[in-house]
Amino acid sequence: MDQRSDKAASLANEKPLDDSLRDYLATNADIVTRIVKPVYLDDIGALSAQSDMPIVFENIIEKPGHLLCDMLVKNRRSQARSLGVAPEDFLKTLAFRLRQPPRGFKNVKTGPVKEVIKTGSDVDWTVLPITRHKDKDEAPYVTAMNIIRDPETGFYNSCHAGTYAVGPRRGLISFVTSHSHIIMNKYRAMGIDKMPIALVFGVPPAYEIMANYSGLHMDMWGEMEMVGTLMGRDVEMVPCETIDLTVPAHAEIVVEGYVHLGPKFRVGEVTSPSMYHLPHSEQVPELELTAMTTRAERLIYRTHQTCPDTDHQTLPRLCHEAMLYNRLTELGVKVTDVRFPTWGGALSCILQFEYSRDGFVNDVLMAALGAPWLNTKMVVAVSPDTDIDNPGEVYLAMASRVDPARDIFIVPHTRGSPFDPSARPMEGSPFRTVGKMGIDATRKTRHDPADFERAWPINWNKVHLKDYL
Ligand SMILES: [Mn+2]
Repeated sequence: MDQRSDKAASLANEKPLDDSLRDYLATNADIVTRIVKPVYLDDIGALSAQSDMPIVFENIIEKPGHLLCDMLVKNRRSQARSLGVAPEDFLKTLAFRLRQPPRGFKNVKTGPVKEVIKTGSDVDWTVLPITRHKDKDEAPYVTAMNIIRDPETGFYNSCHAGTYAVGPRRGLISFVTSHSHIIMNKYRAMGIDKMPIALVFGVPPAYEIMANYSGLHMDMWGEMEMVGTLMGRDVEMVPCETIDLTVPAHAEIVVEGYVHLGPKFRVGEVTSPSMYHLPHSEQVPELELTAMTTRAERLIYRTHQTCPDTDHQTLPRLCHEAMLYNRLTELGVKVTDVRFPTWGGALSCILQFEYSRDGFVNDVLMAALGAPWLNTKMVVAVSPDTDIDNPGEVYLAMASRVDPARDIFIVPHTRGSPFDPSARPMEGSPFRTVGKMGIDATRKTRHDPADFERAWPINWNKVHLKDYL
């Protein structure tokens, strides 16, 4: 690893990153698409999913006065803005900062998210522009970041638990992360039947990237305490109105409430990051809303359209990419990128690196195949000359640099993703089993480098067809 660029990455950003989503969108106006024409709520999913870059709808027919924002982190160019670095520096910067100690919070008494405070029967989150994500959604679907607290350690834990908004003060909330389930079980073991929770809408994307962290941390810190570390600035937190939690002071909207830990309710046709309706149904707890605090003017509602290829593939996997970057670097290869491509259905990972001698590639592939998460079923190693933003180039590397008899290995019977329709279901469990595959599509020492010189037309990339239309 380049020690000098690590040092640079560790320094605070020259210009402090914005503390609010609205300032972030203003600062990054050059990559934000603003839609001012009137749009129906049911068309927002289809429209936003056509955008690779951040998009803001300013004129929603059913919800006048409310803005809606999506696609903040779909590619490296937009992801890089979240840390205030160049796209080529994003992953190594995130990887470095995740190895730093938590910066913690700056607790403040109040903030912009307290401009309007509603409690009790005044609470009604159906006034927000909550969208249905697909035709099979039985109710509008909320994808906000949430904050819960471990009742034993006091540390916060965060994730994005998809929630059907089934009434003005009622939701059905689906936690998919193991930490959320461990914490709910701690409340149950203590005889407590409801868990305080805050749902946070409209924060700068670094908050959400960190909220999706998945690794060892619960005995040391909570995800929110690392947001300041990622951003190189203090993050301000304010106390909730009706529950004993603190929340980001500069958020657009905060919903407070309790998850009831008793009875569960059936919800149908979940949208998995593999882009299918998996699982077809699940039993989830009920969310009761006790307060809603917001900005006063032009609220920005943040959604994460869950299908087809959207932030839903990238956001939960950016910290995974950074942790794999660290793990592979530790193995001794020079990593140029790690990517869970949106077109891989969150089941496949591409590792791009240079290595100094034969034998490295299979060790690197095994390291990624043995990752803690269930999204490294098919791992492909490529060299830095393969453009991993282009699925066709990765396919060409697999087709032209792989001798299947010696460059592919398969491990049977490992942990499968509940979202993988090819994996074998397990009786009485949402989990599945499946095999894993490592593919070495790198340049090999046995290859003749001259054989991989690509043929291009004269003046390729210099003359453009659009100039002749
Ligand atoms: Mn966690």
